[in-house]
Amino acid sequence: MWPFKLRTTKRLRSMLSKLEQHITMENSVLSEALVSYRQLDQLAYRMGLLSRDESFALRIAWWPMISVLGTFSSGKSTFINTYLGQDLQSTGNQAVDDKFTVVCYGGESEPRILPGMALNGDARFPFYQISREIEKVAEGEGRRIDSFLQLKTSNADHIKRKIIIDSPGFDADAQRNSILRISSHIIDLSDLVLLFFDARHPEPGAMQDTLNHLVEATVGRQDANKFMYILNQIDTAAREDNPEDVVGAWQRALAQKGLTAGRFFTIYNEKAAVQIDDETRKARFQKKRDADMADITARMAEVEVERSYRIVGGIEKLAKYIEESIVPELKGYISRWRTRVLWGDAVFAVIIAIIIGAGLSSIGMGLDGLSDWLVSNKVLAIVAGASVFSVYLLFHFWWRRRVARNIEKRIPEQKGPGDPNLRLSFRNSVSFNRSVFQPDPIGWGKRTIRKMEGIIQSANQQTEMLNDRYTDPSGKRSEIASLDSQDAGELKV
Ligand SMILES: Nc1nc2c(ncn2[C@@H]2O[C@H](COP(=O)(O)OP(=O)(O)OP(=O)(O)O)[C@@H](O)[C@H]2O)c(=O)[nH]1
Ligand SMILES: [Mg+2]
Repeated sequence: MWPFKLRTTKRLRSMLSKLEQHITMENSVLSEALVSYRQLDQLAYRMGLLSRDESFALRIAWWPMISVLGTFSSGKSTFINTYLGQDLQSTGNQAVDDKFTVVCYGGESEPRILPGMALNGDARFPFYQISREIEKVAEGEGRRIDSFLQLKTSNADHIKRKIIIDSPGFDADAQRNSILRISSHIIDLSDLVLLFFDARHPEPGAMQDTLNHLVEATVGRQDANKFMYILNQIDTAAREDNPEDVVGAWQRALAQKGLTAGRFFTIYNEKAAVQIDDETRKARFQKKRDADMADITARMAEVEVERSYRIVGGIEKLAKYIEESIVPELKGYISRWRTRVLWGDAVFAVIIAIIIGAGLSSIGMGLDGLSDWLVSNKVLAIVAGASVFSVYLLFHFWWRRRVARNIEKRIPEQKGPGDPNLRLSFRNSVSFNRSVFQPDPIGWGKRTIRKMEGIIQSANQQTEMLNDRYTDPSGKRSEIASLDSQDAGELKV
């Protein structure tokens, strides 16, 4: 039950209650985080930053999400199958995957496959309403969501309370905007991104698109540490005179795209690997592989924890973003609007004065004559004054609307996907019942700031609760395991 009454659409309420049920089952701290997101929604509704059929809670990924991206035939699907201990995904040397597959837990022994629409319509998944996003970058493609996305269930224990995404091989030329759009969406939402490269083709040419779109474009990100760079199929280099050259070529290619620091791994899949005849070399390769695989799987196990911090941290980030970025930007638009409206008003007042002056002088009446006339014809004077004022008011409201529309056209609806709606907020802030001298956007003021601070404070408490839960100053992390086993919830389809 929400602790406050919301005037939202029935559809939104039903989606949120579904989400709430799952989250409550899974993690009590996160259910408090959900309340904080809903409180931010409330403020955003008042500010016009969200329409009432939207919620910030539906714009974040609640489930720990690992994505596997990279060049084609680099062994992404093979890696996922091995992780699950199940041949869920098809593999092969030709480009196999042409769509993204969201793998999540399902109780049945037989995997179920659901179309992309199932993901698009379910707020529990990170692809909720992705078709809208795709439609924005590629008209008409939003309806074809089934050709880009699918959902598969697996009953592997490893995947309980996690989502893993397998992706088509990265090749920007052949990729339509929609695939690129989904890729960036996935990267934004993932807690961990495994970027796969093929050791059989370590030269930059073969992985140019991957380097450009997935490395160069992402190295500067704030969350850059969620990327793991993996050179897979390194067993194929075992027959080379100098296997290190393969790794060297790959690292140089990454460095050329600005990636000099980061975590680099070289692995291969035991089952798919070619025979390594030289026993010493085989042992060396295995040792390195085992160490790197252990790091990768440890990090994959950690995503649940990272996800909790991401969600709770997102509350303060969003609140600060509204306060420090959205509000000043809106204030800028409002001030521009006010200046233009006041200038228009002033020019119009001068024009009226000139017209009246010209009218009076044409009938030979000076200022003295006018004041005598006003004193002796009070009723007529009031009627004349009221008429002039009405004309002025009519102009004023017509003009402020016109200026508002002009400015509105230049305001981006959203600065980025999932961002608050600036245009709607501006429109409400300059509506006819708002004073032209009001500098703040609608719904913004001391009370809102105080509420925002309250929300941030409770987010900080949630972080402390997470620290209590996940950190262990004595050095033992055993409690995590016991607490996790108490949280029996899992994302079931
Ligand atoms: N030698 C060797 N072959 C591998 C390894 N991992 C996967 N393969 C083989 O590489 C081929 C491609 O593997 P996939 O798992 O289908 O690759 P993918 O990245 O999912 O490919 P797309 O979905 O087409 O982008 C298959 O024939 C696998 O058997 C490995 O570590 N070593
Ligand atoms: Mg594949």
